[in-house]
Amino acid sequence: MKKEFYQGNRARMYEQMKDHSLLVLFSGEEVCKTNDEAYPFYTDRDFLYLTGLDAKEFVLVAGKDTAGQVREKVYILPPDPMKERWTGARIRPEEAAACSGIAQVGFSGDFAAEFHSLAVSGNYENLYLDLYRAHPEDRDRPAHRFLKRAASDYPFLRIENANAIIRRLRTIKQPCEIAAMREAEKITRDGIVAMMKASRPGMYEYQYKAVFDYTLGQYGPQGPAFPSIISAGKNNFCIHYYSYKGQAHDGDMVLNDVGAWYDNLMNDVSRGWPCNGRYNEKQRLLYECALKTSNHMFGIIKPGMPMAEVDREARRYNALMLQEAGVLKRTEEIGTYMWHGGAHHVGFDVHDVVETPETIAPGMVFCVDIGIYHEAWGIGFRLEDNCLVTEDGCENLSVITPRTIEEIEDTMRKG
Ligand SMILES: [Mn+2]
Repeated sequence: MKKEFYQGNRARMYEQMKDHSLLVLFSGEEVCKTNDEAYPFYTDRDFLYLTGLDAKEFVLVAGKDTAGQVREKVYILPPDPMKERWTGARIRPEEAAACSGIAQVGFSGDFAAEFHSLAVSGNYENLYLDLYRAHPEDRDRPAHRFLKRAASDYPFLRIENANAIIRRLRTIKQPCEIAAMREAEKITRDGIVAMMKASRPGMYEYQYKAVFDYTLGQYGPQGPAFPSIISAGKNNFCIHYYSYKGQAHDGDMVLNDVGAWYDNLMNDVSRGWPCNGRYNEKQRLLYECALKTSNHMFGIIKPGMPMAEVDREARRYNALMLQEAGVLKRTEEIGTYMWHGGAHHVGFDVHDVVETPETIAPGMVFCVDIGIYHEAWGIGFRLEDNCLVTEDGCENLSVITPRTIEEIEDTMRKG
């Protein structure tokens, strides 16, 4: 992503902030895994979206006096030859400036004193922080700890929610984001196709996963965008399954729910296919219901449609399909076979942190995810594609991954 993308995101962020406001955003910190080992560091996605800087313990500070008058500075970790000998070169000030388009770059040790000067300057009334928590029990992040200090040291600064603005920005994807998502779709397709081709009865879930990881590994060091869900047979009834210990037996379906990323943008694609390469009668019956429902959704999604309608209509239509197929007696009982919706947005996150929109608009990208789980038949799978909303309709970005029975069987036969 070019620096202009991040500059543009910040400009739109500053535009929506009140006059006489400060913004402080943290890239995050490592979290201890055990003893002296940390979990792989993962930069805060809002920080990344606004700066393009993928590194721990960075801080962005911006001061907006009035419209058009914004000063910004990013604080990065200083060079440290001894630490860099162990963990590699740190980003240098000129690199940080070139990547983010932020002209002023300082070192993290100066952040507290310089923030203090801004806070007590008398120019600022509000302090924007990103204090989002997905769950109330989530650990405090640097912004939460900074809030406590700011509240006691600078009680005259009113706290404002930066997250509300950033998630609004993230809701609509820009052309360069969509281009990156298309690249991610190709990588994901290659990973799924490789699993389909390698598939045979007796194969273990971890072997499918190894094929997927190997394929993605050819595109760079980043690997899958999120923990892959790859399961077989009855394990497909666990919606978020991560154990990979099971084995695909002849007649079982394999379910994958996976995604690659490219230039910070992700995708999220699910397919369900028979491990032996041929759908049996019941698998075919259920798969056709999901496919018809998905195709119906891609035929009707367009700007102006209420967002809530996506899951509602998918449920209604899938119930009709299952009823027509003789699987479901009463459409009200669709919950027996359809366990989840799936219209979540994708972007910088796989469950993208966006402002849940009332109405669908061009530039949104969200999943159309049709899952069918028939426990009595031992068949569970989902068909999940990424839907880009266009000016007058929508486009299935994941259509390049085999999705009809014919395409899947054909792909597996050529393996
Ligand atoms: Mn998914």
